[in-house]
Amino acid sequence: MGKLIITAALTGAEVGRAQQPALPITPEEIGIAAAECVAAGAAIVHLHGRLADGTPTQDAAVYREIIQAVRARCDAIVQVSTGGAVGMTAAERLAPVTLSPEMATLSMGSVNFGNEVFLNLPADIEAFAQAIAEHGAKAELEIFDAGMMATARRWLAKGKLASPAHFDFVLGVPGAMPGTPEALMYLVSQLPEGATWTVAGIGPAQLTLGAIAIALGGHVRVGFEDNIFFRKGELATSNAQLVQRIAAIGRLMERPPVTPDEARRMLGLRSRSGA
Ligand code: KMH
Ligand code: ZN
Repeated sequence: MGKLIITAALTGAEVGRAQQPALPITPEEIGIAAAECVAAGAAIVHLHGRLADGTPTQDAAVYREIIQAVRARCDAIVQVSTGGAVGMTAAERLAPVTLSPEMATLSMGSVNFGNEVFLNLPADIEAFAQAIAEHGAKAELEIFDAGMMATARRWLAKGKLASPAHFDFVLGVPGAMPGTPEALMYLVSQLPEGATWTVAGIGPAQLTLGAIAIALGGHVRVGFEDNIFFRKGELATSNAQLVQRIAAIGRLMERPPVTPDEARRMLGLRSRSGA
């Protein structure tokens, strides 16, 4: 099945220090967390910007500082978010892509997100896909719901998205597909030829779906963006603690975690030059 690519989603846009005291917020904290995660087995860091008070931001200057802080400490593949936070404009969300990161997320449709709507109009998705390609980054297609997979397949067939695609199945957001094995199996059954995929289970699904993905030949995303607990009632002490556990499961199942450079080759990323 090949080795395991672990992504660490370090910060996200929704979790606060009140819920998870170890949440990395400043560029320095994010850089330190990234290095700890790479040492624990992560190859990719999925990044979100925050202002000093914790407010989510897509400001390119903030992302530049974060990326510099990561690069100063480790060789993680940098994946910026273009999802940002619910309610941000498309132009705002796209800003970090101008830094030419190695990867950027691309949400493939709109979905209820708790009590809000995560809006992704087709024209915006198309513009994001073009911008990501123009900046030499690889898109990670974020799939929250079944219809988004159908859209991705249609757009890949039409050449509106670059192939081979890399997918992230984000399962367990209230309003979207649940964090169940059945939901994951359905999405896996819809994968186009040659695609790679990872799973981001929300809350307790982070562990269960991560283990299932390892068994199925997929890859795994862990971290505070999706889950702040180590087990029921016990907060995780760091992002790296979550990486360490999934890396250990991977090793036990003969799928040891890859280094960032191995992941670059597996995902066909361009050699590092920009952010
Ligand atoms: N914060 C969510 C509304 C992404 O990073 O691409 C969207 C999100 C997806 O986090
Ligand atoms: Zn994100």
